[in-house]
Amino acid sequence: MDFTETTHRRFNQLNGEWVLVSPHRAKRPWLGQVEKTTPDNRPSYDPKCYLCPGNTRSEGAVNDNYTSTYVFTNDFSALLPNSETGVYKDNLLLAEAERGICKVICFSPNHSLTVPEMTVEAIAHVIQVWIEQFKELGSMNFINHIQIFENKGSIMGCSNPHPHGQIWAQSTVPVEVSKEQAHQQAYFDANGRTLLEDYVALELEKRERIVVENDTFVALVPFWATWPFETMILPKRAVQNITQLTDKEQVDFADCYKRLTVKYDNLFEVSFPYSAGVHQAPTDGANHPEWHLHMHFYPPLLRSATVKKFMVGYEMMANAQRDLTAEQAAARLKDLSEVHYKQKM
Ligand code: H2U
Ligand code: ZN
Repeated sequence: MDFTETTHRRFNQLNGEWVLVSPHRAKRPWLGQVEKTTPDNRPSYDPKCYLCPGNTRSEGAVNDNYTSTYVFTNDFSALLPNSETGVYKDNLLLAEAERGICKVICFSPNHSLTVPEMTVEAIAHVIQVWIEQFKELGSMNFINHIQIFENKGSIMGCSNPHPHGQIWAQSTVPVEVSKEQAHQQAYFDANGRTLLEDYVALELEKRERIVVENDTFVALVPFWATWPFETMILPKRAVQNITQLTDKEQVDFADCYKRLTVKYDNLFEVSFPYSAGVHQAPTDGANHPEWHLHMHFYPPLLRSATVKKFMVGYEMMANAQRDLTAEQAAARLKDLSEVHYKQKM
């Protein structure tokens, strides 16, 4: 099959869903929405920012005068630790109470930075904070899953450009993670190795979708990617959760995170928006040898700083679809410089 000519479906081994790939459509004209780009010149400290050191947040709490990273409980937490437990069932109507904890992590005191502009050392420090949070939250009895994520760019609904991420920890394993849990479990039961251990070995052999690589980590466009420039960062060895990463692996993870996001920014010479998050084993007390930690990046941009991919119409009603193939997206990202465009100006 010629992937660049033939309309085809690809199977997502992680979540069991299919994506429709229509490569011949990549040339069609665009008369749709064009969004304005906001010039990206922020001060290193903004007195009005809720996340800058020493500032008062919207609900009155005051941030520490932090110098590297800063973690606080979300003032508008979607999940609460002390809400009631119980099940509501009435015929077809089913509901369950859900408990959890939501935190915000400031990645840097510097308001003007984004991850690709931070040093590998500073990003590795963010990963260390993720590890501490994972240990602390994961040891709580009522917490069975921890979602670490970063929402970047106002186009993604991010409310503040100050570099930050979030953690939502909760009692149940959420939907996207449950799908991946089931497929990784089935693969491990059948093969005795993690699905992603075998997948990463295959990708390293084929070398068609690799974007960035170092000794222990790799960033690639998954064969089954749905978003135009979707990628995944993963360790080469099977690691169930971030607490098991060696010091060297933590730095290699940070190296991939930086190099990938520098390329992202260089693609359209804009601070590249995305939702990114780390998927890892549930903290339910069970061993999870089937799990292989990975970080997804779902960026919405398609062909410029302003033209984004909409998951609407057919995608919403029927099936995810893309025009550009995963290999074409990987080749574009791979060819981009690893020096941030702002540093070349
Ligand atoms: P986003 O980057 O996705 O907008 O998330 C920022 C989070 O910060 C959001 O969940 C929280 C919001 O509830 N927040 C506070 O906890 N306190 C504030 O003063 C402002 C924002
Ligand atoms: Zn700020």
